Amino acid sequence: MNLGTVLSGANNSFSVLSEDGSIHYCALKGKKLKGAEGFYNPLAAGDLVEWEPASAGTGMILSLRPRKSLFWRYNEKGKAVQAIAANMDLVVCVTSAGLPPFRPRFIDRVSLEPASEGIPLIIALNKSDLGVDDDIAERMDDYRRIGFETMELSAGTGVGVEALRKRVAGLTSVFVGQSGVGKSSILNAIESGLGLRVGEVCEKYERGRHTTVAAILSTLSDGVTRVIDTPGFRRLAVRGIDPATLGACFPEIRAASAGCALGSRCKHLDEPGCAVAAALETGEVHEDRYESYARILAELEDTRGYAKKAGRPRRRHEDDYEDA
Ligand SMILES: Nc1nc2c(ncn2[C@@H]2O[C@H](COP(=O)(O)OP(=O)(O)OP(=O)(O)O)[C@@H](O)[C@H]2O)c(=O)[nH]1
Ligand SMILES: [Mg+2]
Ligand SMILES: [Zn+2]
Repeated sequence: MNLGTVLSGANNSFSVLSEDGSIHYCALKGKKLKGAEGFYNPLAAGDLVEWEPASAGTGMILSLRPRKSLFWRYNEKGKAVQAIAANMDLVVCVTSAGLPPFRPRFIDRVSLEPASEGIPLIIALNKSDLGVDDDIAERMDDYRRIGFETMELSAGTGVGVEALRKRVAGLTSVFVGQSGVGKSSILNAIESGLGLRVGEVCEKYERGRHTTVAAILSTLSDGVTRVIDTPGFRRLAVRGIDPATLGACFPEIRAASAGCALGSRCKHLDEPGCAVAAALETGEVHEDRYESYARILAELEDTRGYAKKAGRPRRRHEDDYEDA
């Protein structure tokens, strides 16, 4: 029996890197993959699988090894959890200083998954060559103040690239973020040989063109560092968090909530003696972060049935949750 790492794949064709360094194109053996039940898609980049060789260069995937960590998205069309990247040590949330515009609400949503998986998150501000305005600088300062690791980068000029290369060395990192922020460009800057496809941003709508279409794991030339490039997405639905524990996923809200008169029953909306409301006044909780919290809370409460009736959340209209 062979062990291998899924590099990329879709439908029923996956490229699998085996322990001897060879790559095989593999299909699933049987209709359902053991270990991947209940997901929209059976395998993510970074998954560890057991496989057996078939004819030259091909193979069959037998089962999925338990995932150490997972970055997933709720697939709104398929109404199920879509696995994007697995077994990573670090999540890099890429944002941009312009084109497309800086989107802190999006960062807030991304930050929830690494927090619940116990994995570090880096907030990387790319395209700093376009100029970092005061509003963006203020928000990045606030992320640092509340304990996030941040980096300022430019894949274009190379600023910050060496620092990022050092930070990801020896680890498996997944790069996520909206389309067009420069995820693939950053990875190409870290190592030119990766040759990942890069696409223009549509100037009129200030949106990326979804150039990367599937997550792909690459190994850097040191032989141990692994990076996973992922397709950009416009919005990230939040599911699978108990609304009562959402506040704990925002470090500064968690800190402030220790003083709420209602204790753990306080939702920090308009309850009497809410210490989060007081912290909003002093700036200890940033009003934009609070706004993210309130919107995500509404979304979780509205789709509460999701956890019980797997894959069938009750929804209002999608645009009610637009966070971009
Ligand atoms: N000015 C500037 N442009 C950049 C920088 N990094 C990337 N770009 C440009 O931004 C555009 C989008 O870059 P991509 O690397 O394709 O973005 P992506 O995040 O991988 O996008 P998707 O694959 O669609 O999710 C390209 O035209 C890049 O040349 C940067 O640091 N500065
Ligand atoms: Mg890309
Ligand atoms: Zn409260």
